[in-house]
Amino acid sequence: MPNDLKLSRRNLLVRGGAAGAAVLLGGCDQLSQSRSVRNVLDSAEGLTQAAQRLLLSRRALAREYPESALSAHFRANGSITVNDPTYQAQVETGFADWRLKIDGLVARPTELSLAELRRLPARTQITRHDCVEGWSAIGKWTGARLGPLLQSVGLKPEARYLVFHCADTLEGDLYYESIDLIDAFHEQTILAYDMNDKPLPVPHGAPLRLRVERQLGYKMAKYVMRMEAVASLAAMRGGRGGFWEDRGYAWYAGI
Ligand SMILES: Nc1nc2c(c(=O)[nH]1)N[C@H]1C(S)=C(S)[C@@H](COP(=O)(O)O)O[C@H]1N2
Ligand SMILES: [Mo]
Repeated sequence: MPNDLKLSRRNLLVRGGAAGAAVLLGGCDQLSQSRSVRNVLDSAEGLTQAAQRLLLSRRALAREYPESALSAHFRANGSITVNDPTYQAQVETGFADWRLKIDGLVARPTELSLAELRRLPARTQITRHDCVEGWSAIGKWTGARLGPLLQSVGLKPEARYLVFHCADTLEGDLYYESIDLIDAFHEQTILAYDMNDKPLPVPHGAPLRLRVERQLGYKMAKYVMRMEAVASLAAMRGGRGGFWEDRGYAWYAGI
């Protein structure tokens, strides 16, 4: 067994949590490419059958659809614009000066322009968006894969969650959301800059929104300005990990 796998396994057992497993599974390209996830999990004696099943199911892909299934109209929901002069000015210039800030528990805090984001490893997917309010729509999303991006900025070992800070305000509070590392390293988790082959329109979260396809719509933060890696969500805002979570919605909104 290679040394780094041993280390990761130790890390996994010590931390005992699913986030450790995500680092193991998502953080080692060679492994995930050369062997099936099941083999890797079978070799981790410290994981119970139940934990293995949970991890395997959380790594499963959301259903993807053909172009013919695209919704003629994709509803925009929640904030459909941002009432902030800085944002309005950025819209005017096509987000030329806009930067995504990446900070918190990362080895190399960084700021990325849209052009830089567009050069990162990308993925395109046609998926169904399900809103908790009872509507769905099928859209095509293209964006930077979060896993490789996180590998390039380097997560510190204490990092367990990613928080997405948005530009818009609802009920007087800035929108925010968070996901764990299993979802962060999921193959379909992207920071989307294109919708239906065009730059993301303002009502859908320009210039950048999260797509985390195994969860409900409210997890898919629009108008993302900053991504912060944290060890815990307890001290942040209402302490429940998101704008709607602080108002009683489930933090894990799996579908
Ligand atoms: N920043 C921000 N992100 C957000 C929201 C919001 O109001 N503000 N609404 C959420 C909800 S409830 C849904 S269903 C989707 C709607 O995405 P859409 O406008 O592209 O349909 O965005 C989610 N992300
Ligand atoms: Mo929603």
